[in-house]
Amino acid sequence: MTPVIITAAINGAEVTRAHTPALPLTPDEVAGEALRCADAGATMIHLHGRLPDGTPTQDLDTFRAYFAAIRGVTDAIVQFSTGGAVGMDVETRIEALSLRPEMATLTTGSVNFGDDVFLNRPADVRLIAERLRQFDVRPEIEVFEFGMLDTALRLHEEGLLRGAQHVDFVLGVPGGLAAHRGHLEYGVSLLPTDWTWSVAAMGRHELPMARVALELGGHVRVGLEDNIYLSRGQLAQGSWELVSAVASMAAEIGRPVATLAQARRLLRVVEVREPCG
Ligand code: KMH
Ligand code: ZN
Repeated sequence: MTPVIITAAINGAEVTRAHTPALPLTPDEVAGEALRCADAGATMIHLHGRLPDGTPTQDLDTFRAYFAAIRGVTDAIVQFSTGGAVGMDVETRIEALSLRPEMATLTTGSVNFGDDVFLNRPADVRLIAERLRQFDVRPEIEVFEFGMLDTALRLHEEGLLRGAQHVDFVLGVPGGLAAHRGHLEYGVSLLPTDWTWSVAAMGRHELPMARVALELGGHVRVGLEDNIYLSRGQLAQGSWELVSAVASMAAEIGRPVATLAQARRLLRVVEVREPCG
């Protein structure tokens, strides 16, 4: 069976310390959490920028400090968010790509996001894809709606996205695709056979959909960005505890948890990078 790549989405842009005291904010906290997640089985760390007071930021210095601090403790794949927080302009969102993380997200369309809109105009999507290519950063295509998958396939046909891609199905955002097994199965059925995929489901859907992804042969993203509870009413002590829960499920199902070398090979990000410049 294909080893499962577990991504830890450790900080996000929306979750706050009032929601959970386990949220890492400073570079030291982020690195400590990344290490705990790696020890629990995560091979990729998905990062947003946060100031020490919790304010979302996509600024270069914050990402440089996070990236360097993580590299000080683990060779896990470092993936930057280019989504940032709702309302940020696209140039701000992609400023840190010049640091050349190994991967970064690419959301290929707009979606209602609770009471807001996560806006990714066609020109924004192209700009992000071009910047990823300029800095040789592997995309993770975020699919909140099926039209986003169609757009990704079109950009691939056009050559703006080259080679096999990695798609993350983001399920359960109010306004986007619901966290239904059928939605995931349909989405996966549309993918070219050499593409890889994962699922990130929100809130109480996170762990049940992780199990579905494990059963279907996909990869899994969990973490405080998407869900703060280990079970009903019980806060996770950190993203690492959610990673650990997925690793236990994988063992039950008979899926090995990917080693770093396996994850890097599967995602075609073999080179271990440090922040550039
Ligand atoms: N915070 C959301 C508005 C990403 O990381 O690329 C966007 C998001 C997607 O989280
Ligand atoms: Zn994110």
